[in-house]
Amino acid sequence: MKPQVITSIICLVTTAVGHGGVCSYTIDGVQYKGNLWHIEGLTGEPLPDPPAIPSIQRRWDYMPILDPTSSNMTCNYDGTATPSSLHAPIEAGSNITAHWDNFMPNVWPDGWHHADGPLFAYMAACPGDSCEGFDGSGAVWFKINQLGLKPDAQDLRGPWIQGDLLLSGNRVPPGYTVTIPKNLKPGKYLIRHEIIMVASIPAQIYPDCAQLTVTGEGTMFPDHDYLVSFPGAYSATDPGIAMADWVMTGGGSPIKPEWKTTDYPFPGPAVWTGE
Ligand SMILES: *[C@@H]1O[C@H](CO)[C@@H](O)[C@H](O)[C@H]1NC(C)=O
Ligand SMILES: *[C@@H]1O[C@H](CO)[C@@H](O)[C@H](O)[C@H]1NC(C)=O
Ligand SMILES: [Cu+2]
Repeated sequence: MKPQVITSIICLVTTAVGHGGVCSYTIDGVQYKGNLWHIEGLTGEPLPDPPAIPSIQRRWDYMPILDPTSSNMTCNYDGTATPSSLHAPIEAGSNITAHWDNFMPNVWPDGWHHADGPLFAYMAACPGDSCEGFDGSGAVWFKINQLGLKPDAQDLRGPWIQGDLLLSGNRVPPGYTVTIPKNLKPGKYLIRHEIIMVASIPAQIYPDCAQLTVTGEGTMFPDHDYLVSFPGAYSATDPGIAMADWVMTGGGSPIKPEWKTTDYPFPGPAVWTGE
C-alpha cells in the first residue's frame, strides 16, 4: 500500500507544478513582468488577492482550462487588466517572446513541464485608445502564428516544438517568439498566447493575454474570414484537441492509424500574415 500512496502524492505535486502560464515577455530586449494571480495555494486553500501590480499582462490563474468552450478561454481566469494597466510598445514587423513557466516560478526550481501539443499566438484590436476594459469578447481574434511538430517527428506523437520550452536547471525560461505582422495597422491590441497540452483527456489549454501598442506604417487588418471568438473557435472534439489516447502510448493504447502523419490538424482559423 505504501508505495502507491507515495506515488499518488508525487503525481499530485507533479500535476500542480506542471501547470502554469506566460510569466514574462521580452520585446526588443525589454523584459515585461507577467501578472500571475493565484486563487488557491498548493493544497487548494483559497488565497487573498495579491496587491495588483501595474502590468501589460491580464491576470491569470495557473490551472489549465479543460473545456475549450469555457468562458475562461478568452484571456484565462479572470482576465482583467490591472488597475494601472500598461501597454508595451512594439513596432509591426518586430518580435515578442512569451516565456512560459510553472505556477510558482519563485518556488519551484524548474519551468514549463509539458511537451506535447501546439503553440499559438492570436491578436485582437482593442476599441478606442486603450485595451483597459476590453474583455476580448466577440469575433475579434486573428491568428498570427502557430507551431506544431518538430522537423524530426515521424508522426503525431512528436517531438513537438512545445518541448523546447522545457527548462532544466536555469531560471530563464526559453520562450516562444512570434513576429507582429509588419503590415498590421497601428493601434492598441491584445495578444493572446496559447499552449494546448494534448497528452491527456481532456486536453489542457493555457491561454494568456497581454496589452500592446503596435506602431509602424502598416495599413492592413484581417477580414472577417480570419476573425474568431474565444470561446467559440475550438470544440472539445476538434481532431487537433481530442488526441490523448494515442499520446499516452508510453503506457497505454497503440498509436491510431490517423495519427501516422506529420500533418497536424491545427485547431482554429488560418494564420493571417498580412502579406
Ligand atoms: C475558470 O478558471 C477558474 C480558475 O482555474 C476556475 O475556478 C473556474 O471554475 C473556471 N470557470 C469556468 C467557467 O470553467
Ligand atoms: C524574429 O522571430 C523570427 C521567428 O522566430 C526569427 O526568425 C527572427 O530571426 C527574429 N528576428 C529578430 C530580429 O530577432
Ligand atoms: Cu500542467
